[in-house]
Parts: sequence; structure tokens; C-alpha cells
Amino acid sequence: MHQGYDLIGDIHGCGLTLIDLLEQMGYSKRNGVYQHPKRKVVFLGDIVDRGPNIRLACHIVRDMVEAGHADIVMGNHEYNVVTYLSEAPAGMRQPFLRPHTPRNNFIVEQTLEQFANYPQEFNEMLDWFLTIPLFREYEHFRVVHACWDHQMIDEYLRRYGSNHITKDMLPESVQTDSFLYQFLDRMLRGTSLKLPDGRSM
Ligand SMILES: [Mn+2]
Repeated sequence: MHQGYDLIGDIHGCGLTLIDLLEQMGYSKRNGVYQHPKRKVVFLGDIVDRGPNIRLACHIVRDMVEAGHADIVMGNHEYNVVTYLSEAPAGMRQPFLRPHTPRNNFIVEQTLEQFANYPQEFNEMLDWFLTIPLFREYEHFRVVHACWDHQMIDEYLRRYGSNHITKDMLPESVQTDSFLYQFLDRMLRGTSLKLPDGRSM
């Protein structure tokens, strides 16, 4: 069975480059799914946005995950596109969970454009994004898109009992004063480092 893992980070819609990379690493397409006789990919999130072949990238990754030839953790871009398209519940000031500001519109523009003619497929992909774990632990390593914060992970597991989010948690997850928001911010975006002169990164 699997004797090793190949970790692949932010693909950002570069579907053809992903194919090149997989083939160079000894993966080949069998029964429609890229696979390796002995190895397994761990995708580190951010499959969507920016690149020219976002749909292709999503399908390659999802097919590999569903066939057991890859694992994945969620990136901030998957979470963002889901909240960008989720209507806010009554009582919230904004129509969507993620505000449609010029900056946010620009970030998801390529993804929306490339899925525009495939609405049903896009909805299924968005549902799949929500099933993606936020963090994963293996025997000898751990994976997370941005920052592994053990205390916050323990607290999350205590509160929610799993390593993923569900649709009904999304409204709370955009409230900046909630644990859920702070947890996702840490897992998916990382931590802020203070620099001299009041700057940060
Ligand atoms: Mn990212």
C-alpha cells in the first residue's frame, strides 16, 4: 500500500502544471484518476482562484481524494469562495457571508468565470469544499494550510468533535469575535507577527 507522501501546496488553478508535476513524480492516470503504486499526495489547500485551469485542478484533486490516492486540507481560498457565495441569514447587515467588496470580487473572479457555464458542477464542488478537513495528523507529521495551533485545535475538537466545518457553522464563522472565526483565521491564514515601527506581517 502507500509507503510515502508527496505534499503539494497552493495549486491556485494551475491544472496543467499540476498534471506535469504529478507525472514528473511518477503518478499516472488510471481509470480516470492520477495515482501512484506506492505513494499518496497530501494537498495543502488553495486549489481555486487565479490560474487558467481551476476546474481541471478541482477535478484532478477531488477525484484523487475520493479514490483514496490523495488527502487534502482546506485553504483560505476554498473557505472564502464558499462564504462569498453563501447568503447571509436574516438579521445580518450584508447579503452574503463574505462581503462583495472590490478586493473580494477580484480574488474569486477567475473561479466564478471558469465555472460560470457549469452551475450544477460548481454547486457540487462547493459542497465538497465543505467536507475538506481543516487539519490532519499523521503518524510522523501534521498538515494545515497556514498555522498549526495545538491549543486552538484541542479547543475546536472539544467543541465540535471533528476536523471539519459544516454549513450551519458558516454564519458564526464570519463573526470576528467568535472562537470559530479566530480558529479558522489561525488555521487558514496564519498568525500575525509584530515588526518594528508598528508594522506587522
Ligand atoms: Mn492561502
